[in-house]
Amino acid sequence: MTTTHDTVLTSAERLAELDLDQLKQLVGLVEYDSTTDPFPVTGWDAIVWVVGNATQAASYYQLVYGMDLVAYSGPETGNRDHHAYVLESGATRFVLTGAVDPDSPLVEHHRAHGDGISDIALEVPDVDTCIEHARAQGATVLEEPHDVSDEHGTVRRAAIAAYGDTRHTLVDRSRYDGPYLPGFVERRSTIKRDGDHRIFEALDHVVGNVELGRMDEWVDFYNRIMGFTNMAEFVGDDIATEYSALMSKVVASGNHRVKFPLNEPAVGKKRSQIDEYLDFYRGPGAQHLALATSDILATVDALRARGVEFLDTPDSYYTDPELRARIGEVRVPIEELQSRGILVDRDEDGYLLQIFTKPVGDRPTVFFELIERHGSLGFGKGNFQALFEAIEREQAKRGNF
Ligand code: TYF
Ligand code: FE
Repeated sequence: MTTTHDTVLTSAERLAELDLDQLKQLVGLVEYDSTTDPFPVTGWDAIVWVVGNATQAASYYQLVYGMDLVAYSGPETGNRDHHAYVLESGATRFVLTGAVDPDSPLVEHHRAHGDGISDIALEVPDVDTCIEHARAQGATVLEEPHDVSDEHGTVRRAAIAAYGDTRHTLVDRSRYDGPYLPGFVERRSTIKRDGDHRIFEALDHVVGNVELGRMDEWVDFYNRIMGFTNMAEFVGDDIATEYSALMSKVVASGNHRVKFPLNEPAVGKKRSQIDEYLDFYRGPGAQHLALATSDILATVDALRARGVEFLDTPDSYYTDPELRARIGEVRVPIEELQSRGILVDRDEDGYLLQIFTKPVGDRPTVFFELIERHGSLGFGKGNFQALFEAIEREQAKRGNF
């Protein structure tokens, strides 16, 4: 049985003029019965970053990742604490925040974590219902439900604590039609674009790294507090000990709009990539954002031309007869993937193409994945060995053995 919430688009998806069929293709939605969901989630609202220089990062994400500036808050709008630039690409919204006031709490966040994600905000139809459920299940409520209003209407919001210093703000936008939130003014890109290729159209998943032995606690958090269910994909000791020492499980919102793989380090031959993250991020946090595109070849070409560096994939990956047999036919000749370093994985539902950037900031912490799905609802498990070997080559260059 399907009911209202699962067929509702988020406000950002509506603005991007994406329909449910396109979203299903891009990120893999499922139908579910939202009437029995204790914590209904419509989808992603925004990814809020704290960065060392939001003014420059806003240019970077416009010029390199082709995002559009849509809203702004800062000293000129009465916010003396920080700058906040709101950027969109398809249904994905980034909010880049950076301190203006030397005493801003953002300074301390940045000192501890470097450039990182402070808030994975979700759009929900009923903030109060979610908070009531979360509180009863023992969540830490960081912001009680409250209205914020301006001439564009009213937004109701609240926030709960997640792993590390990460939070989930819950946002009900049903009575609001402004550019982002009350307090923000509309602000448009002045950049002229050459051609219309969209680098990415939607957010597929956000991965969290948590401390050794705590992955199951966080799976339980998302199950119990946020009503998320476990997806089939998990990485156990087999991959953990043989390659890069991580364990991973995936939780998803009822409609699968929001997917959270959760990694913990495991004890292997080498220092885990997750340990390296936890050291440099000073604790748990968001590790990678997977950005969904319908043309990963054009996206990778455009990003490389703009200086983005990807993890490299050895030619042996593409010539491996076992892999060639397993992946079968994909939409382009394998040479097209090989020349770009794009990985392929196939499961019973279809296949996916994916590639990973090097860390986006100064610390070896946060990075992006680009993903093009063709039916597969997985995360590229078949690529973990090749991927983790590539990550280890980068770790070795940084002096981590
Ligand atoms: O989201 C995932 O699970 C995949 C695989 O450090 C992955 O993208 C897992 C850990 C990691 C990089 C990629
Ligand atoms: Fe991923």
